[in-house]
Amino acid sequence: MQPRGAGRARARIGVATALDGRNARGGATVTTDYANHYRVHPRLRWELAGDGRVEMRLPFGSKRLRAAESIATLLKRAAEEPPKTGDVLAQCLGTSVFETLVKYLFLLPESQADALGGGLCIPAARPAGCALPVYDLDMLIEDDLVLLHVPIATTAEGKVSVASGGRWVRTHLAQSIESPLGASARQGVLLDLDFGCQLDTASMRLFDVGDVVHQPLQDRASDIGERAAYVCRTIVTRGARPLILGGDHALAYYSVGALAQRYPRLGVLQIDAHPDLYTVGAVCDERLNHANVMHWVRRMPHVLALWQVGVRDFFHQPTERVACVHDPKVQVLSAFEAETSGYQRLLDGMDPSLPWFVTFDVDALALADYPQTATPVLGGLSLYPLLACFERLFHEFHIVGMEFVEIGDAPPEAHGTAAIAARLASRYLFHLRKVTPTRDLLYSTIV
Ligand SMILES: [Mn+2]
Repeated sequence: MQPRGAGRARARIGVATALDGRNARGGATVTTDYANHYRVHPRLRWELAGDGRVEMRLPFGSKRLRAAESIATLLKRAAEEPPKTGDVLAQCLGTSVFETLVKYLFLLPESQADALGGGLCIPAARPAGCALPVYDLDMLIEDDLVLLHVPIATTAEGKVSVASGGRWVRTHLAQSIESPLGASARQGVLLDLDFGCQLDTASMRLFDVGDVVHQPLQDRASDIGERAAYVCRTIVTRGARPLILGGDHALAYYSVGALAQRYPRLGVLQIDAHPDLYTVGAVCDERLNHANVMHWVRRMPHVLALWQVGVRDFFHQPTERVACVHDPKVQVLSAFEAETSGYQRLLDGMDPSLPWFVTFDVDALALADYPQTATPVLGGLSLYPLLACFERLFHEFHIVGMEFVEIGDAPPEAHGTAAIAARLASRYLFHLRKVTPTRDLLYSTIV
């Protein structure tokens, strides 16, 4: 045992500069809670690096940290002892070392150790915008848009899987954003002909943190959800805006939940063919799934309003062992009303003083059918009125993030649900940045 007092103080001073590694800035993690208990990652490995130092790494990811042997000794000892609070660990390791070890998941919060121990994200082979390693989220600034794909599925696959259809939204976005000259092209603008404006690609600030880790044989849906929530919480703490691609709609439980700390008063705008408030009076009601997720969301204390837009389902509702209640938080604009009377009642009814998160189930769309989504419903929202509604949402409301869910895994049609999700996301990107009108100008070869 290390003696109390002077010895420990010396260790703290020593370690302040004992840990290096690229991007190891210390104090960078925003989700460190000193009251939490932490455990050493069970698969943390050490190698001697010379100069009395060791190199530490995890089996996934590329992060390697070098530290004084004294740090490794402390960690090895901690690994054999019961988890300790952040306060205690910070005291013996030093605050900056402790925070860096938490940031790179070398130390895991005890309550999420199973989920986070599997890693967080895998970089996308073809990112939309600029690839951003998940451990570098601390470089984000206000209003950056951050894409994250979350392959979560809470129900056994039916006719169509929607576990990872969100990656097609990324594909559509990447295709629109990439220069036809390839990655070497330096200058360019994004032109939006529908709205007669352009955005300088140098000021775009769209980042892609990749795909949330999914280990098919080990993971429960909640593991994937908790990883997504952890990343999402880190993004919003920086004031950046998450653009989350599902996965099924159970994702909303984790994404909306992750906003609680940053947005203690939040509105949720759900675009969906289904209310996702299914209750049958049986035990299955007690388990979160994509068809009942909005019961969990409406009960979250930080969610003050839930607007459901595009609902149109027609089904048998059992009434035994269930209550029929009114929730003043929940308001509805059906697909029929949106298509025949427009979106004005929604825009008048949404509280402009609240920050709003958009959770968009693509089965709301008129063209959503197999295999573009798993539970299509006759009718639905058509593109241009919806696009016009989103123009007003982006302009008149504080939209703090968006997600698109229930997109079919199969290769999409050119103008399917993923294309529409990408189009709406592109408008979010334009609204977050300074755009200029193109007027009557066009680009022509220099002669
Ligand atoms: Mn839904």
